[in-house]
Amino acid sequence: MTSYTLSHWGTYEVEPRGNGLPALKPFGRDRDPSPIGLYQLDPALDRLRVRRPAIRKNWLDHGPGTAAERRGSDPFVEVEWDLALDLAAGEIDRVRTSHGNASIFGGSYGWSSAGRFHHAQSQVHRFLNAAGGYVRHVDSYSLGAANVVLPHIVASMDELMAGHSSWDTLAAHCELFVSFGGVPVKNAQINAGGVALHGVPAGLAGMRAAGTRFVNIGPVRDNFGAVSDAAEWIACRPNTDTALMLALAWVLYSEDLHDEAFLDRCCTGFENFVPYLTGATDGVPKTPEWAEEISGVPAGTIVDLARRMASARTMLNVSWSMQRASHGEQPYWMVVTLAAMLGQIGKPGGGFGVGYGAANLVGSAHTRIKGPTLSQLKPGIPDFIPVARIADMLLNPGAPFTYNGKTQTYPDIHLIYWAGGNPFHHHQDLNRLLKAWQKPDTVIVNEQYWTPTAKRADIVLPATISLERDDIGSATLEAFIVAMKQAVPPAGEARDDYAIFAELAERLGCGETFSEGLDATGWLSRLYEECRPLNRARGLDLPDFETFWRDGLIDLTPLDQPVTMLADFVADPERKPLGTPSGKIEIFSQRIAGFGLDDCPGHATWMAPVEWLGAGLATRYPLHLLTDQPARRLHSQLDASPHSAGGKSNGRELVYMNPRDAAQRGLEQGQIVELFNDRGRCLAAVTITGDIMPGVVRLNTGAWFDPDPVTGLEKHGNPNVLTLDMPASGLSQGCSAQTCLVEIAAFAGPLPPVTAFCLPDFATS
Ligand SMILES: Nc1nc2c(c(=O)[nH]1)N[C@H]1C(S)=C(S)[C@@H](COP(=O)(O)OP(=O)(O)OC[C@H]3O[C@@H](n4cnc5c(=O)[nH]c(N)nc54)[C@H](O)[C@@H]3O)O[C@H]1N2
Ligand SMILES: Nc1nc2c(c(=O)[nH]1)N[C@H]1C(S)=C(S)[C@@H](COP(=O)(O)OP(=O)(O)OC[C@H]3O[C@@H](n4cnc5c(=O)[nH]c(N)nc54)[C@H](O)[C@@H]3O)O[C@H]1N2
Ligand SMILES: [Mo]
Repeated sequence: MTSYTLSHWGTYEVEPRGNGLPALKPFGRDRDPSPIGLYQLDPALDRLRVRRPAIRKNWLDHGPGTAAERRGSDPFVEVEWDLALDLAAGEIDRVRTSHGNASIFGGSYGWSSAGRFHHAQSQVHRFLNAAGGYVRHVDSYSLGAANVVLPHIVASMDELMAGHSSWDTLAAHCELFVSFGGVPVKNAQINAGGVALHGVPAGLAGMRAAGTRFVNIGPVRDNFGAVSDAAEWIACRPNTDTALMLALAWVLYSEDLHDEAFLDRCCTGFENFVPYLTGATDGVPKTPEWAEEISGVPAGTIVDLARRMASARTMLNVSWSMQRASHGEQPYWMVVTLAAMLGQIGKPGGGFGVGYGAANLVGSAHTRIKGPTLSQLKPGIPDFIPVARIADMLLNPGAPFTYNGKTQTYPDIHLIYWAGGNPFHHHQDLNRLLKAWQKPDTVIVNEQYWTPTAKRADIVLPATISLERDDIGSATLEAFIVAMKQAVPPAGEARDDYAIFAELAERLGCGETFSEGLDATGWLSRLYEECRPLNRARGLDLPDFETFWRDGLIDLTPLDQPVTMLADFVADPERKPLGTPSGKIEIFSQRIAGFGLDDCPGHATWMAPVEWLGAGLATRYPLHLLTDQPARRLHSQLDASPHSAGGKSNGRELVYMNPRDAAQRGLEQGQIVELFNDRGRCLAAVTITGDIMPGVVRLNTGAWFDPDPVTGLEKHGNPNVLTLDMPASGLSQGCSAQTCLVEIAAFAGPLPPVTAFCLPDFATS
């Protein structure tokens, strides 16, 4: 009988094949399956598995903290599990006893695997809470600025994401779909927690068939999936969308095209915003000519677009990338302001979206169920950092930082425990992180593969992959719950994260608190049974665990329903208020104004980013670098697969560049170039294309970090050696990866080989 597995990139059918590895096939019900996950069992990945527990030799021979600057270049010594667990538990105990639990960083950000029980982040958080507590992280790299600003002005990102107007509603009602940052369909291959059925390509095709007009605003033309050719492209400089939206608002206001009734009934603070829009407060009217200077979009195009928006049923969308930037709160606040002025929020096909295309769930009409979740227990201590401030924290213990209106201080970290993430993929300015990484006495990592982070740890514990364990697959707004059955035996001596933490907890005297006497099988049926009554209360009768496990799938599609975002609120704002202080959409926020932050005032505001193509700033480094999500992998996951390799040139990443910029530098198609700025340098292969505007270049994230240990030159094409490690603002402290200037030149000299996929050196003690 066919069994199934769920992954962030899709559901796959697992077919046994004689004595060999099983075959993975796309799920028959999925109309647009992603090829990414077909490679989960590929030998190219298997070669990189961590097979045995391993300890950095200097740490093992001379103790915590020894030669910390050699993390990443020292050899490892493979040891027995018992010794590795004794050493790890002993070190956790030493640090919590001598420095306190606030010296343990267990933020451990990352996507880990799909599957609700073997979710490495939940496991490590639960374990560290059982052991007395740890410094955690808040928010995400995905949505740092948006997560913090949106609850003050409309609703939380979670609420909005689950309530996006669905594709069927858009096809039926939306006449004009204007997207800042496009609808990057390559990104909708994935969903955090797993994709059951891919819905975005069909959603866009349905809109096209129904006659919706698409407008793609941003630096990249082919950013609308298969409807890119049908989309009108308005090239706009990166990080200038707020100025462009302000000018659209200026046209609506000065031509009296804004909806005053809606602004009165559903919003507060429009009157505080108007003097800024007209220039009464700062002497700068936010006219189309003003915005043309900043964004490069012709004033006439802006006027025309504003009029078209006011005369049609219009959906405005912003990509997540846009808020991953200096002042990233502003385009989100401004799109809500602009949509409010159009007065179509809550009407089918109109209003705003915050991330169509960013992931499969946005625009889904599937039902939201209460899925099984493992409790992370009560935080042992209150300390936290905004996720992207990790290098700041390590480098500046005791220094203050602001977050959401409060001031706190960074803890002094002696031990890092990471499970299910890859900071040497996800963080910005990796050369700065390399310095910060030398600070703690000890770094412990549970990993499946010898990633750049595993190579930079002191203790590496080998973890299983999804296909090596039983789990329950269930993700927000997805069509199926999936019984994920173990398909292959663990590689080498790999163990489940759960088993690893249960052993450590035992040694630390908190075994019962962590495991509650259950094994993995016991937990699966318990978590599943716990969520049944919660769903019954919402009218969904889930079968018992045995039936679910036998059948393999629960089909939730009969519960699909069209959605219109914020329809309930708009129908009756008095009785269905929002969670904002006024209960209404806050075009001006007294609360945010009250925080007194220079870089986040009380209404949407244009503030020049710290790096951009604006006057004077872009002379030394004249190209704006976009570092977007990769089409052929998930972040750094599966980068060693043949599918990911198919998107590289002789093993190096591609940098996309406009013909004008290539010609100015005498560069040819396929040539290896060096991208550089004051923060770092990396190599990549030039791809010349008219699909990107002049002055902007694009290098995907996710190439395994591969610096030359002597020169620091990154050889593989990991853009995070170039990106900026500065907060979006003092409100959110969100990551600003999309704010980055570079220069590019032909690479002279002999080409160094890519060594990202080499195993570390092993030694004996
Ligand atoms: N420049 C730039 N940088 C960015 C971004 C950008 O746009 N530009 N985007 C950012 C965003 S939005 C994100 S979300 C982050 C993503 O950053 P991460 O989530 O850190 O990236 P992944 O590569 O998914 O790392 C997951 C790691 O977990 C491991 N893993 C998977 N399953 C398990 C498991 O069961 N157990 C254990 N122990 N380990 C497991 C994988 O092998 C992998 O190494 O990157 C951010 N970085
Ligand atoms: N295949 C695949 N899909 C993924 C992921 C992956 O790793 N692989 N990662 C997932 C994750 S964790 C996340 S958070 C989402 C992220 O989803 P997003 O943040 O939306 O995706 P990005 O690919 O970073 O950026 C999308 C596009 O935004 C445009 N853009 C960038 N900056 C600007 C700007 O200032 N203005 C305008 N107008 N446009 C701009 C660029 O054209 C870029 O190609 O993707 C998810 N989907
Ligand atoms: Mo993300």
